[in-house]
Amino acid sequence: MRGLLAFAALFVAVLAKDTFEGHQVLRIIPKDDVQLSLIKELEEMAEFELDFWRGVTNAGTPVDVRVPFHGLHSVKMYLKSQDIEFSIMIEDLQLMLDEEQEKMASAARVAMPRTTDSYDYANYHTLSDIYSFQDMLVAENPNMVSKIVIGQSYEGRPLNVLKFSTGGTNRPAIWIDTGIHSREWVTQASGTWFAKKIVTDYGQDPALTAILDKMDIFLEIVTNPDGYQYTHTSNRMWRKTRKPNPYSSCVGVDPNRNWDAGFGGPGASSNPCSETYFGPSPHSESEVKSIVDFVKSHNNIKAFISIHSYSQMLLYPYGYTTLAAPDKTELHNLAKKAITDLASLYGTRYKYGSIIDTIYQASGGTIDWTYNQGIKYSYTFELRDTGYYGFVLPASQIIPTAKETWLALMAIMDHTFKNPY
Ligand code: BHK
Ligand code: ZN
Repeated sequence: MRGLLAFAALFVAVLAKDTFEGHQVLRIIPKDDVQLSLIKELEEMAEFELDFWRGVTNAGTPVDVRVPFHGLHSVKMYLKSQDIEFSIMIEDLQLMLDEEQEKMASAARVAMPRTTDSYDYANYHTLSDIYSFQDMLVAENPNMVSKIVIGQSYEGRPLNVLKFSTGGTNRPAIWIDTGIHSREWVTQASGTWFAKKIVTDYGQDPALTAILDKMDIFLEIVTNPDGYQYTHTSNRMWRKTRKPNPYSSCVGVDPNRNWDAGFGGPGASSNPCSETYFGPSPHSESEVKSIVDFVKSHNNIKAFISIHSYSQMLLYPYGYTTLAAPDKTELHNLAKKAITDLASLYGTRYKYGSIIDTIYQASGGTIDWTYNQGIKYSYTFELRDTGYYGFVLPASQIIPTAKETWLALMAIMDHTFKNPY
């Protein structure tokens, strides 16, 4: 009996998935600064366990927040009593997750293919599927693709980077990462599609061929593998790393607040339980430090593109300061070209601008650090959608998202290639 109870406890602790039954995602529209600070007060009320999918910014800009069932009534009463406008964006999050799970499970009943040609790009995949994909792509394209392990995650998983190169040594390079926030599943799925796109387009698409004849591309598809694994096994909404925090029961650091650029400043939290916790020190997270070390030792990266979802934005530095980046005009014009190309495919509309002007103040972010290291073409994407599905974007949108994003990536890579510095 004791053994059984212990097993049951273990099952709950280790094997059970968090459920989001009855959780709603609310879209709140603060009409002025008073309402804005009332919403910020909500953020401080830990007992509601709110998860801000889109943070509090300025009046008129929507705030998306996941509200667990137990606090739903109180939160809605609070908003109504303060006359704050809101709508229900997602009625029952678990119903959406059940559909996502069912689609993945039925796709997984078909055996994992042995070639990247038959890989199911139109579905979400487990971490081990993506690791296998990377090895298959390398095996199929030994002259162009290699796998570099830049470090290991807190839980000991390899941090794999695919290197696309047609020769040379330490050529000027383009870096692309996806999945630094683990729950942003369309990004890892798009990253996988980009990898295949690069090998199929080389020798076919003149623009990509010209780039790859002179430059290398580095692609880290699963930038936060511990988090990604956790989104599959335990909590689909996990964003941060998985390193325990001393003296706290809350786990993980926000890897997009952990960089040494305005570290610990406004738009990041010192609370280990916050989704934007900046961590004990700059680059404390191995997933971040491994990139830092790689970028410094490579020393010839010319464009650095870090891919998130959702919101449909293309952003450039800075996020920690209102000071304009010295290259702001060029970055702005290139962003406009990139999102125009992106929209040419399906009409998907993106906003663009500096992080602080376009989303919100955020310190310790990836591309502020890379820009300050001298990587001029530092950009962050926020892929689809604008909040209808948010992080639970249906798998049917993976390929369209990847295809349109590729046009924007090509615009940035082409400009980088044609404007050496
Ligand atoms: C992007 C770049 C730099 C700083 C912040 C952001 C917005 C991003 C974040 O870290 O808060 C939003 C997000 O994860 C959803 O992808
Ligand atoms: Zn993100």
